[in-house]
Amino acid sequence: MANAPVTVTITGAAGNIGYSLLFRIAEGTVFGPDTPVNLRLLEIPPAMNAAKGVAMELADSAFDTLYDVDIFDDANKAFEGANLALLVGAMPRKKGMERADLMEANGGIFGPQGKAINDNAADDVKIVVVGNPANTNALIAANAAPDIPNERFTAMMRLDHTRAISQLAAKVGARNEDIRKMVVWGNHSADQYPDVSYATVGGKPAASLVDESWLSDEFRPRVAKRGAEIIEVRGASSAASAASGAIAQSRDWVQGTPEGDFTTIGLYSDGSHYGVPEGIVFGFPGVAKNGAWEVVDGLKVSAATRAGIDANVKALLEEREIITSLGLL
Ligand code: NAX
Repeated sequence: MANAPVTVTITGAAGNIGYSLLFRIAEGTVFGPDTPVNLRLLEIPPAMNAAKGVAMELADSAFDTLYDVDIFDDANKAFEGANLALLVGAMPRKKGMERADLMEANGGIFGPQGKAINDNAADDVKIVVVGNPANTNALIAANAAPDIPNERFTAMMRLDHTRAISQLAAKVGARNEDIRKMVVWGNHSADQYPDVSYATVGGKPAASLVDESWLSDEFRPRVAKRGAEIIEVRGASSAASAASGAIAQSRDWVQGTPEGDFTTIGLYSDGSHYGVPEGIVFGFPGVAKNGAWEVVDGLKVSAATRAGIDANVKALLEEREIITSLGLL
């Protein structure tokens, strides 16, 4: 094969999202048809057998682009040489669990994994955090990895972004490909602010095609609560669409975002964009160029967008306070 192999580590590999994600990465969707992939799967001991079964299915698929699959229950080994790390495995919210309990449980996962990435991954490692609460888990992992630039720890906001595109396309009778410049500001939670202010549909401003009442009463709440809607209808949480989001975010990071468009990226804020303070991981409009994300600056922020951004800053600062008080930062 033309290129040297890349190493991809996936945590929670035996879970629902992992099951959709692995096969597409193995098939070359992120790195292209000329780059072989070595997969390193991280699971917890009770799920090792399930992970072995997935590895057997990967072998059975005989993908040209898949060289090796290894399974680990030790994060230091799993992240060895990783060029791309997809942090999917997380502690789900259980009945009676408060938000602080959830954060504490996940801090116990994402802190050590951040350190393991710091100590073992390749110098160019790119990290996509999918496991919830994704933005704050990314912050915890970044904080535990002092040798890796913070902006390499991204949170997956891509599913929110594609949910927003899909809702707008259905409303105006357009195709997904006609829609450009959508953004979902803030947190991957019900606080998020899906925003069509800059979006175009076949070159026309989206805001001229929909009215404000649809945006406030249907579009924004529906996008923000789409995960709950899927659970209600499907009886299980979003898995293949989440895998598609993780693939799209990774692929754009590696191959670049298309010219003339931007996407939503959950990026570590350095305090210089849109009044978002330093030190939280925030959904911004972004482009990927030469293997790095850049926030798209200079968009005109309306009063409504300002309020949406501010509400998300507040929510993420509250999450940061919780993890700080728990000693996780
Ligand atoms: P599953 O419960 O099906 O799978 C999670 C897997 O992670 C399990 O196999 C479990 O054994 C493993 N795991 C748990 N702790 C681990 C650890 N310390 N190291 C390695 N593996 C570990 O969940 P799934 O449906 O795959 O969802 C995974 C995560 O994605 C959840 O936190 C979920 O909330 C989150 N999501 C994030 C989305 C986003 O847009 N950012 C959308 C979809 C999804 O809700």
